[in-house]
Amino acid sequence: MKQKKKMSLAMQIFIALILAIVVGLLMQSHAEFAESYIKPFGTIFLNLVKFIVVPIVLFSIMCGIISMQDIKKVGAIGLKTVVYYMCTTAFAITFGLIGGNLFKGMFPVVATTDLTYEAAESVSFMDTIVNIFPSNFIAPMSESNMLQVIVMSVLFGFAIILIGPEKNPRLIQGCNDLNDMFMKCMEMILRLSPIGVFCLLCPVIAVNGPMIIGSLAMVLLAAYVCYIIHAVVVYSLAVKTMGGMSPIAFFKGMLPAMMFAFSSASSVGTLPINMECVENMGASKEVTSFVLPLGATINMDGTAIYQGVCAIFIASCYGINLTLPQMLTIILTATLASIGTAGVPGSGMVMLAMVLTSVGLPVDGIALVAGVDRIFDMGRTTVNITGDASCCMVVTNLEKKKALRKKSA
Ligand code: DAS
Repeated sequence: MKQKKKMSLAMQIFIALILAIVVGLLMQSHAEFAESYIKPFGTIFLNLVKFIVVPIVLFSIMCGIISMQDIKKVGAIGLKTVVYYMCTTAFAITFGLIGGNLFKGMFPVVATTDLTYEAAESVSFMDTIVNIFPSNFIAPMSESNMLQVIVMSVLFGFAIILIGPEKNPRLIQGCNDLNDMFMKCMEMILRLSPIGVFCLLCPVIAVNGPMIIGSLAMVLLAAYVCYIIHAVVVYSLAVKTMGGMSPIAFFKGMLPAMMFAFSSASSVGTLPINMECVENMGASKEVTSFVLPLGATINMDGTAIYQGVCAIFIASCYGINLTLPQMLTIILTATLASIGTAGVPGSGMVMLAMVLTSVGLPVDGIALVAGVDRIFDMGRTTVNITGDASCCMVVTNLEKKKALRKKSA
């Protein structure tokens, strides 16, 4: 009997999106029904996303750091790679915040009753720095204090590395196994996305009307404009000045991998074709086999841009203007969060919950953008893998130059 082809999750999410818009518009005269009987199921989906954030951040950053312990083995390659990744991600999140603020005037503020929110009292930047460091082992996790959870995961990660290779295999295995378990949990939760998308977006449209669709189109436009400018400007400059190759040749060579990333929304899934593309452009196998897998784990420039743009959008929907200390906190959180964002569909939305929490923004604001997260994800994943590939070309060229200098010396 012909095996009935299972509809892909992406298709299910798109159908849920269209249904949410149609049903939401039809239910405008029964908005209370949508709020009372549909929205709770969306809240359950968001609660599950919030539930999984802490263990995902804790174990994926720990594993991300442990996976960098090979830096000692690959030496200069590892150092160049991590510095390149952290710098481009910090630039990406800054760019996302700038882009979000430039588009903010065009984000029609969604004045709905349930978007009222008590702004947390503002704290000085120094207080923010002090508050990053936990004074309690359990509180950061029970209170979802994400910056403190990140500090815990960084400390645990380096502690495992310092224990030494002979003793830490069991610890590393345990950490990876727990990380795999929580990743599986996240994947199970994200499989509920079609239901979550429908139950989150439908009430928002029923209450706010077609205006919110305009807002979503605008925030998607803002994100894609920032994706494109970041990729074209940053990666062209990088491959031109440090990679010794023409940007046109780079993007031409990257086309197959970029198209696969756009359709799959998965950096990990794109890894094989990304490796093939960069090796066809002359990247060395030694560099590729370290830089790309690490990048698929800890380098998420597109996700950082998405988080910056959405943080500004969600804040503006609640009528909140983010202060400079709050934006600096977002830059710190999103850069570190990129270490913990998994290269699978939807993981950036899970991390957005963490970024919003770090500056006291209501995580429920994710409901405003969850409906179109897949569209965000396709673009941000394409930027993520392109950033990984640009790093490959840069590190390959710098290693070649170093070898030539050694030979001529
Ligand atoms: N889809 C993720 C990736 O594969 C990125 C994200 O969800 O932010 O890179």
